[in-house]
Amino acid sequence: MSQVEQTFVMIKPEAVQRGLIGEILSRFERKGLKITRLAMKQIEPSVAEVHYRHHRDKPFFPGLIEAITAGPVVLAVIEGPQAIAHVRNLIGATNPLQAVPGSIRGDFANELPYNMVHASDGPETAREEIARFFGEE
Ligand code: FUP
Repeated sequence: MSQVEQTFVMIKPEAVQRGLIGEILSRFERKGLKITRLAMKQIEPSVAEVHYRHHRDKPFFPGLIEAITAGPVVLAVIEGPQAIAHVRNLIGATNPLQAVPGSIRGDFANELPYNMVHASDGPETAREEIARFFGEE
């Protein structure tokens, strides 16, 4: 058996607005992963700026912060064997043009920065993001 992992997922404002919360969460569940924490929240710009600090010098940064704070988001902790890699596979490539049909971004997103969902890209970011958005256990 592989190691059970926890990863962090954010369903972005554009997906919430389009009524895709259930559709997106069901894809994690049908993969055999468990939703262990769930919340709906409006993200503060200061928190968004920390979350995306690796892009702070990019020209698209202001538009990215605006998009992620445009309305409520759904925050989730997803758990299961190799959850981090499975969730990254399920969401698809960052750019909707490269995200294959069948993935969440490939099925529902059209162009950046509106790629519908965020998910942690490794164990360290997963720990950091769960703590940032849900607080320490
Ligand atoms: P990902 O981990 O797949 O969300 O990818 P990144 O951390 O590289 O990107 C974070 C967010 O920045 C993306 F969700 C959308 C936005 N972005 C753009 O708007 N333009 C780009 O060229 C790259 C990323």
